[in-house]
Amino acid sequence: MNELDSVVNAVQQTAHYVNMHLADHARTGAGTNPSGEDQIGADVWADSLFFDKLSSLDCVGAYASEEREDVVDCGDGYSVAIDPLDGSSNLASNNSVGTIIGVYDADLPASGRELVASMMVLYGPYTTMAVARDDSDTVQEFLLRDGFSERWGTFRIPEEAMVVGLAGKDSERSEEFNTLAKELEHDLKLRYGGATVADLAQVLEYGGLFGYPKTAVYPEGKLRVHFEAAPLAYLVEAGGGGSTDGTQSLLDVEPTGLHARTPTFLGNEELIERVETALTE
Ligand code: FDP
Repeated sequence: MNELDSVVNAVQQTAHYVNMHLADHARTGAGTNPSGEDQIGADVWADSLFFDKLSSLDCVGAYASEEREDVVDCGDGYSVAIDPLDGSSNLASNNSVGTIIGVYDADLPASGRELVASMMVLYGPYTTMAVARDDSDTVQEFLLRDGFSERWGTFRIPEEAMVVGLAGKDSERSEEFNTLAKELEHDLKLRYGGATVADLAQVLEYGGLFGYPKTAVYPEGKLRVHFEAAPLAYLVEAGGGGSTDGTQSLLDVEPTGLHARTPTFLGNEELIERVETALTE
């Protein structure tokens, strides 16, 4: 087993456990995260599970989480950045949530160009995990069931786009963005649930665009570079899709701090180009 295998393995094992016990933590409150958002018990619980597992690996030198103010030093090795329970506000209504992990070969802050692997777990009607790695040409998907990880397939984004999921209220988005959103929603089926991993999974399966733009409430966008935008861009680009913050690949965004945010668009190349054209005109 090489070093990346050991990270993948640790995430698989922890995700199994999270999947089985999520309900116990779905409706409990907690504090606020470093970005000032309400945490629920499951956010803090999942963070501590992933921390215990990942920080004990020899190849992990730093652990950073959306739920923690600072990077935790664990020795020498990769910096792991994680959103332990992405979309956790969907738990109370029993909708899908996920986990996102980026493995950076650099100290944080770092851009997505320093990523050597990224993983996305989807806790849906069944639990799957997609893995993109520098040492592999394919994005491998696993089915996590009964304590075992079964190869489930590889993915490439379909050429034809069918779905679109864009966050934010019309009243809080820019005029140029609303014009584009209207055009896209005229041609494509709406798919927006409010959990990035679950919404992105629709795009990866059916082709299309997921986006969280700048809004009046989130002038820099809502999603965080290290924990969400860059790892997901790494995965989507490895699967033949594209990403942008409006002007450049999300992998080129230089985060100004550990919890820096960015407008986030992921999906088919052609739609990514349309976003860039619409937002720079
Ligand atoms: P959540 O706050 O439930 O954790 O970044 C977190 C996130 O969910 C994303 O998973 C999701 O796409 C987005 O926020 C949802 O935000 P809105 O409720 O504003 O749509």
